[in-house]
Amino acid sequence: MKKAAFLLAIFSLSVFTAQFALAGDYADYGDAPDPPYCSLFESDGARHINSEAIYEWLGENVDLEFNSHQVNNDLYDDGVVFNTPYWPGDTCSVDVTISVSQWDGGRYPPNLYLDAWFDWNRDNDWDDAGENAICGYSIDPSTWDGNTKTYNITFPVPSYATNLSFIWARFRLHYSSTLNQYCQQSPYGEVEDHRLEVPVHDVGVHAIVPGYEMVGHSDIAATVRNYGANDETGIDLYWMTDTGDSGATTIDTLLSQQEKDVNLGWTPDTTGLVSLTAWTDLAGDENAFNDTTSRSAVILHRCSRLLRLYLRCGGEGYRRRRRSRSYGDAEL
Ligand SMILES: [Ca+2]
Ligand SMILES: [Ca+2]
Ligand SMILES: [Ca+2]
Ligand SMILES: [Ca+2]
Repeated sequence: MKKAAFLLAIFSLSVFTAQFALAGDYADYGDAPDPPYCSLFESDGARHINSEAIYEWLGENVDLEFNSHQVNNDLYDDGVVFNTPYWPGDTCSVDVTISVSQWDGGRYPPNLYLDAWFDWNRDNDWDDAGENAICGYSIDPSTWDGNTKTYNITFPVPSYATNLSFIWARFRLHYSSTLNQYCQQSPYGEVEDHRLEVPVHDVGVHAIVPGYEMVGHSDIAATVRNYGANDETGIDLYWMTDTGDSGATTIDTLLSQQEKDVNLGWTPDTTGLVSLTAWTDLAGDENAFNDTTSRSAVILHRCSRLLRLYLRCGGEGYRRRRRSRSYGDAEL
């Protein structure tokens, strides 16, 4: 090598080194705030090395960078749909879409794995009991019928997940059944960090009883639950229907974690299907639609026989069925 070419090579190498000494691995990084969460290269943040090729990812896309795009600025956090609201103590779910470049090309198995962590107690880590909500969920793309598939995955929300407004969750698609790490690098796959809202109030409507196909008349109740660590007093329960009925009941006291069925005192006076919403008015504005604690249910009432359901309880279908009965009652 001539001297000039040699010097140029040394110069190029030093420029290359200077450029990349400042950067991390070329990978897909998480974008939860760092600190407190490990997202940046210098924090050994979660990153998925895809320098060879991108074989699998979450959602429709993944992109690569030299460090975390702080905060919440990764381009393709597009693989997770949260089926909210999430309630403390409930079983909840996400829909996770996984894509691969070639499902039947012989790359699988080995299987892919999905892990997800939620900071349920919002103490800036994913270490607490129940926070690795999805743990080593196994996926074999060779059983698919195409390059993408959506999985509905359920998990419990811990009863301690109360009084929160939003939390950070991290999803990782990877190859190791023992990864179990929300930090560190992993080959292939993708990491997605999501900020999601969870109930902010202590007390809320947990269910409407019985919820469906109400045969009786005045025993419809709402289950109200105190999710919080403190006893509460002076709670008001409100409800209304899409047929114009409404009402309110005062609930004296709910101890921490206590649940009560509160009779609505409603006697339906028409037949048919009614949509009913009940909520606790924690915002003080008596508006069901901006209160995160509302729950709704469709109730079928004043129907004497459950099996006949909607057709026997009103509407055009009911009238047609009644006419058919006069011609021989073939279907009844
Ligand atoms: Ca993605
Ligand atoms: Ca990325
Ligand atoms: Ca935590
Ligand atoms: Ca990503």
